[in-house]
Amino acid sequence: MSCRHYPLTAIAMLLLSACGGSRDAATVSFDPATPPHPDAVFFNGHWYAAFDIHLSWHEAKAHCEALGGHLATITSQAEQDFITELADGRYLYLGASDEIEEDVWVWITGEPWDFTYWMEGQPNNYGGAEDYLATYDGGEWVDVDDFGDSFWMPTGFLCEWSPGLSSTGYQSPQDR
Ligand SMILES: [Ca+2]
Ligand SMILES: [Ca+2]
Repeated sequence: MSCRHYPLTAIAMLLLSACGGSRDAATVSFDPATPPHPDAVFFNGHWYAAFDIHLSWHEAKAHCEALGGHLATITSQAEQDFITELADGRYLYLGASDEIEEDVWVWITGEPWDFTYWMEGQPNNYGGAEDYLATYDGGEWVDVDDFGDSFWMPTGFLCEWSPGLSSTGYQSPQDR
């Protein structure tokens, strides 16, 4: 069955459960020639867009997935440099967490965790609940909580669209 021929109606939620984790891949095919969002910019085979919307990390993850992408993952210095420029000093959630096992950071797309760009002194799990990754004002990474707090408050998030990658298979402990 194809999910793409159905209009978004009251049966959408039924279809989402019927189509399960493949809904993004099934409904949005990656095309390097077609921006998946009006604000999307292309770099090295991937599309990216920054959203200045203050959501929780879990809400931001769902937002990117609904657009057929995933919270951005940074797996090389070149990608980091691109995102530093795109973020332009903004404080934005990225697609990594250690909520499953403290101090074991994973990209929610399943990409290998072998590049890091932590700010000095981070990750520090301040207050005991900083399980989510964000890029701070100079592009360096910080761990923050699910919605930020009075000081560490991401103002938005970065979505990425990658051929063959999705975050819908990532299972948050909060979803169980
Ligand atoms: Ca990436
Ligand atoms: Ca921190």
